[in-house]
Amino acid sequence: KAVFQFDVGPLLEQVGARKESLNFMKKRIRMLAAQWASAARRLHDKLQKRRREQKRILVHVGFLTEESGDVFSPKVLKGGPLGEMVQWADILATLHVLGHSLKISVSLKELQQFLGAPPGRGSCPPTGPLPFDLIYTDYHGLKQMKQHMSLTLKKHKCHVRVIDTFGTEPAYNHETYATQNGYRTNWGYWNLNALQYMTMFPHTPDNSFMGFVVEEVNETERLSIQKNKVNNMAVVYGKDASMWKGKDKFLELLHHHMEIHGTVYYDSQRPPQVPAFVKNHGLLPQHELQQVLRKAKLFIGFGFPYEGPAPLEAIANGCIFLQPKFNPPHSSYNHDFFKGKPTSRVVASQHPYAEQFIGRPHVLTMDFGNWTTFNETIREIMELNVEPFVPHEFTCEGMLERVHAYIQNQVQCPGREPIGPGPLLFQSPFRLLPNSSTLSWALPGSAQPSWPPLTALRVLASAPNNSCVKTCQEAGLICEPAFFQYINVKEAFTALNLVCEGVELEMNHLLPAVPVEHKECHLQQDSLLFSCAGSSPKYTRLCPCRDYRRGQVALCGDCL
Ligand code: U2F
Repeated sequence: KAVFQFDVGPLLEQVGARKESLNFMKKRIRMLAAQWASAARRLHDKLQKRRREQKRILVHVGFLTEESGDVFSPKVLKGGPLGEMVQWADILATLHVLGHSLKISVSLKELQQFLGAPPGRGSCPPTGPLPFDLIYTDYHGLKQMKQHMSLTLKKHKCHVRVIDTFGTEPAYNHETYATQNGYRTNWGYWNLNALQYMTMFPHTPDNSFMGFVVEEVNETERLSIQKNKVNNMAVVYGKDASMWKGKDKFLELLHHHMEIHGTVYYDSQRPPQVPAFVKNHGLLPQHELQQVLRKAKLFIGFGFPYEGPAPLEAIANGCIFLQPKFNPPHSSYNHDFFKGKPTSRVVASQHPYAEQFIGRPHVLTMDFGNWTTFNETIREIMELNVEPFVPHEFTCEGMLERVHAYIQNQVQCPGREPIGPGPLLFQSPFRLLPNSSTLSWALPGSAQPSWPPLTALRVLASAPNNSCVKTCQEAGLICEPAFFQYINVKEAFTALNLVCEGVELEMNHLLPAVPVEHKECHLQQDSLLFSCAGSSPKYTRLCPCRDYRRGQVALCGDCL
């Protein structure tokens, strides 16, 4: 049985201090210790006496291993990416606080030891049963595990969770399909259940949203923020000078209205190339950055980095985040940064989560091409009054709640994994509720249980050229890939008044669907290809949607 841990002390000892990146993570865990403890108390009360199984968990942070090159650790104090470190620190804290039994590895040697390789046998695969219920790793770690335990990895695949910042869509994950249909990248093709990939933001419902935590302010801090806000103080998003390149005109315009601050890394030999009127604090420790954000009114992004934690931290400290719209949107088809990433998702602003899930008055997204509008917007921001805000899913409690639900319910092995092609395809285990207009399906007693519970399922037909992501979104719902297996049946088409003159089985990530020009219903042949993402003018797709909790998109109303 898992017991909540209110003290992060033992975790800090376990993390050790072998690298600058681990130091950063430890400082962060310490900074958030009180919030973790109070969130744990609240979740403990919410779940009451519900039994939670304690899992044996291995966390293998592949990108921090020397064997993968570890390019991140040396840059921690020099303006390199910190978003990933923020996320791993919060994952460790979450798993610890939830009371699971943790082992942490940041080298190949530790990985081998933990997986039970007999000493001195180098990379020979371990022979005994897997000593873990769950393994959290990343793409680098997955590669290392394949080298080390290639024979058994296949067998143990369902235990793996891959922390994957930008996400992996099913079409890229399916090795044969990706290779044959132009979706092959350097990263994808692991043939996992796409829900085993866990992202930084809720990018695509095909993957699980893991997220991270943003510190909340208490009542005293809220009042002090209100009192001390400086209406003409702006902070520029970007700790590396390259992120400011080519933005001099904007900085000048902004400087007419506001005092501009930055936190760009520099050393005495190479000061950063930012205009002289900018007050550059240099790279700050996280709690000091927070103090700067508490005074500032505006946090402004110039397009890079994409989708990082900092805008949420700024909003949590009462800033307004102003960011550029991208027209056309950036994606793996047209932008170097996304090229080769296993996703077709298009990114229409620097921070789509901030734009779509938070929005006004905390977030303003605009075309930076028009200087008159830019000026007007800055003036508007100086007048606006906003409160500090953290979406529930980014609080400690929200993250604990979500990860608890995943650990207890998601992608169980064996037996409860998604069902592949089989008798289910033509023989639905479900009957349609008498009131079929609600498009609800009912679960007869004999069928296996589902998570999310099947009562949350709403089946919708997409308009041609719409993905299931969009179709569900437009109905105020979210696409739930775990439900595809239940709607991959002829009856689901009938329920939507789509007439099937015949039924065909095919491997195509847009299925189940009806081709616009035919009357045959096409069913999915391979459950690994079930995908919320993807659209074509040739298909009307069948989409499994569900409701979600306010501020916690990963969970349906009855999912906790
Ligand atoms: C993102 O990575 P970044 O590290 O560039 O993301 P940011 O949003 O800039 O911030 C990461 C953290 O850096 C901290 C800040 C954030 O939590 O508190 N920080 C700091 O400690 N001191 C400072 O002076 C300034 C910031 C994203 F997260 C990655 O997944 C992407 O790979 C990357 C590229 O798109 O962007």
